[in-house]
Amino acid sequence: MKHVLSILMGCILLHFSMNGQPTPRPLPSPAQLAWHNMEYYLFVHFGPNTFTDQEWGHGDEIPDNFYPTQLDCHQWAQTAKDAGAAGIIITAKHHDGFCLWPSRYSDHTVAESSWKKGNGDVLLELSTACKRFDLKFGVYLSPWDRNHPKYGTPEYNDIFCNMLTEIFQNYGPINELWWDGANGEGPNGKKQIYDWERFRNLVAELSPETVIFSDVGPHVRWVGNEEGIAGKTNWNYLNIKGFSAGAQAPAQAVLNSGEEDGAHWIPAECDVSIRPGWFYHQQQDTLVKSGAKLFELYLKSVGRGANLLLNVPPDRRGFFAKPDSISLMDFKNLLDENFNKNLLKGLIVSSKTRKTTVLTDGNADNAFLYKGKKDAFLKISLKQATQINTIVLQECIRLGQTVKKFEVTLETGNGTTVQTVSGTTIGRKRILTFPTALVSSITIKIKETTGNVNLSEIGAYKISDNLIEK
Ligand code: FUL
Repeated sequence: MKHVLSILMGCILLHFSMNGQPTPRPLPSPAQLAWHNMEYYLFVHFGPNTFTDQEWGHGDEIPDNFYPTQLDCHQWAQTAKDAGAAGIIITAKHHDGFCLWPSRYSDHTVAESSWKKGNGDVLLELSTACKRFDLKFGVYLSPWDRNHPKYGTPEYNDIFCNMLTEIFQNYGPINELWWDGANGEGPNGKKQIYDWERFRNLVAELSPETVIFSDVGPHVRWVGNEEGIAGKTNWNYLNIKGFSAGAQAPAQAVLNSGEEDGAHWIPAECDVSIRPGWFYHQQQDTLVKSGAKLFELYLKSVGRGANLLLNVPPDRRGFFAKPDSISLMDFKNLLDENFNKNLLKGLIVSSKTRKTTVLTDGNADNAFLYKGKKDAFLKISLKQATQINTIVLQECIRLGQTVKKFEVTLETGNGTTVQTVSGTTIGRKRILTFPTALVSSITIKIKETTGNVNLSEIGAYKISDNLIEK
């Protein structure tokens, strides 16, 4: 009897604790918040593959293959800046193992090539150029290494740590570190047992502000595809217990949408190339994505609360090729032209009980606590009937992410509904496009949430009709 009673008590306590004290949800760190605000930045795949026309080098390429005739990292940085990108992440070492810096822990590096008589250092040139142009600098360091003689042995973990130390000590600050999950070794190839925990701890020690990307974070996750597309439902939360990068990663669909009940704040980053390949291939000069296509990817990544990592591979001279630069500038112009004017800027947002301009003040850091049933809806009246086809909603993510379902109604002057658009998650930014409508007022209803809703901004735009998401 005593036993039964104590079980009952336990259940009651558990019940109370579950109802009374919801499990605290994870929040983004200051470094992650700064990362979210970068929105879009460039990826640079450059290395022996650029010269051998390959995507995955085998690791037996002779170092002399790497011979950029006019390497100009300033041109990359200038272009990135002009294109509105917030930084550049470079493949310091791709799967072929070739190091773009003179590493003391490999004999497959720029120092073994005749480029600049073995005195070249791409990481030094790029990190310097990024500083000069006030761009964040990031490093991709492939764990998989098809060249290193120690790969497949515990010593390789030491090598990898030594390389990390070299990079952080010589080329920092490093804003983002990219760990690719790809590992193509077949059954007869060497298998490495990576000491991820040791790698993570080392980076935390060397550079606590760096955000680490991998399939499972710990700070930024892969979005589950290489098309640059985040899920329409996109939670910044993910469960990673029992998972790791590569083959042991969560399913791609899970990475694509995150998890409502995820135990960690691990937002998605959408990596995609401006060309079909990650590395430069001359025959792809005619296949560069247009500015309009990049704008569409922006809507499908940043517009779904993720970040966009856009790869622009330099050519054999060591330049961004002309078609790529043209598309980047077109993209930037489209962003500027179409998002330069929030048609709701400064307007009053009214709920059943309150009025505010916090949601239209252009400051995404100000939170407006939406009080559920008490507010019931948010209404914004425009000064005159205005054509719009885009709504932008933002949650104040420093306080978490809770919106599960929302609805936006577009109305005429006499209150008739012209169109209703709905969505699931909002997160840092949710951009919704729809056929152009003449609108006098807009009503927003938050229909389902997982907790307190803190909104930060509401915007409306009229973008070119041909840019509306298909
Ligand atoms: C993949 C790699 O295998 C590709 O070569 C490329 O680096 C891409 C960004 O990640 O996993």
